[in-house]
Amino acid sequence: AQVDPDAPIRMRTFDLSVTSAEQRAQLLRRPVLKYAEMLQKVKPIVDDVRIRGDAALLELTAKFDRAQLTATVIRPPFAPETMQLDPDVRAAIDVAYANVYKFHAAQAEQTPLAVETMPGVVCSRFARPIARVGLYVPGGTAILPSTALMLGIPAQVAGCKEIVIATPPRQDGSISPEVMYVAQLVGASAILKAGGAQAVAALAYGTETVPKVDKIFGPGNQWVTAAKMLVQNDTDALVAIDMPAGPSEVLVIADRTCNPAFVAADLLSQAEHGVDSQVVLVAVDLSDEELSAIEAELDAQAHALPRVDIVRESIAKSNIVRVRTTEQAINFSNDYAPEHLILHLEDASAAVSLIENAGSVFVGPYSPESCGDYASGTNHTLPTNGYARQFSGVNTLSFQKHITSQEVTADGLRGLGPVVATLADCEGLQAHANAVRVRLRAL
Ligand code: HSO
Ligand code: ZN
Repeated sequence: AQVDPDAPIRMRTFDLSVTSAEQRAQLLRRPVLKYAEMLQKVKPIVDDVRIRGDAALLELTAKFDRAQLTATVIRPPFAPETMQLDPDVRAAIDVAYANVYKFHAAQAEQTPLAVETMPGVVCSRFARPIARVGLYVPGGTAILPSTALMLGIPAQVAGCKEIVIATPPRQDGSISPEVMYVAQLVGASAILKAGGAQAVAALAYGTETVPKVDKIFGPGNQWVTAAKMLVQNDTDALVAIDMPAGPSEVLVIADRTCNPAFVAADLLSQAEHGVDSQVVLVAVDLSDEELSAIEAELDAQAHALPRVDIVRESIAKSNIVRVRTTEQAINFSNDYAPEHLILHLEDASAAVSLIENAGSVFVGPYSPESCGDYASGTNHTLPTNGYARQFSGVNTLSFQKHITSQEVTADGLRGLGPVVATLADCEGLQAHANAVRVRLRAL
């Protein structure tokens, strides 16, 4: 069908006070992801790379990215001519790097935990980096050096030894200078010039030249996501993933104190990511005129965007949910569990304590999501699809695991040993009980 470029760009509107329970549930839903189907499609690609290694990787990169490569991996030192940047962009990346580094360094555990649970019984917990990590930086419709920052910095802060950045090459076989520059900043030990399921497979299993990693991070399209889920379930790969990923989302809560232009701009910044971006506006007790002001802004700003064609599609599938009170708005948001939550409320700070489920919260009129997407310090790799109920966004701890330890003194064992022996007897595990009693007798 022919698209009329001047046709209004509008969201659908629902009034929560007149919607049924089923309609409300429908408004909380995301589009169905066809994982079973995708798993079928990525399996042959993953198997091909697992079995044939570099040869398969080179062929698949020629096929999908139209790049003829002779080698898929580059190692530092990276050639200066591959990192030539506009000085303004370089300076902006440097500020973003500093802020994101500061916030993620503060998350690193300063002193290990040590607790004496009983006299002479000391239990400890300490963090160690995951040795080898793979960071997927998508290519496609936008270059994303910000994603390289968001994944590379916590890896660097955590002390990961092997940091492999995988990203699809351009047709001439090169990587964008912005991503190259970030790779150098975060101390990447290798760049894998590959994308899609083939890149994930190479990271999971390793090839002749690609180092096998222990955990794979990063957003990606359905192919990448399906491949991550597939390799995570292969006990031969022994690889973890950061989280299940779906299309990016924002939920904006706005009351009558909001600036309609700010609200519209925030909705559109999410809508321009892709046609399947999820955008929700929860309008708190707005009059018809107040809501129309936001809709008019949205329409005007959308038509002026270079990515208007993407926005037209994502906005057409997006919802405005009208509610009476801030409490109803927050309840709806908690049930939706958005990746990003923006609060355009009279007392936005006070509302934060009521938020139960969200990837990241943007508080008040001067905190656009864009700040967190790029440079304020928080991470932009966040749980989507309602997974904010049980997942955190990527952070420094995502690149570490914790080891516990205990040291029991002779006196400690005099106190604890009989408890353990009793429980071992109760479970009928005589050898467990003996491991204590043989010591107690020797004391
Ligand atoms: N909003 C995206 C991150 C991003 N935005 C990258 C711009 N560049 C997902 O949180
Ligand atoms: Zn964004």
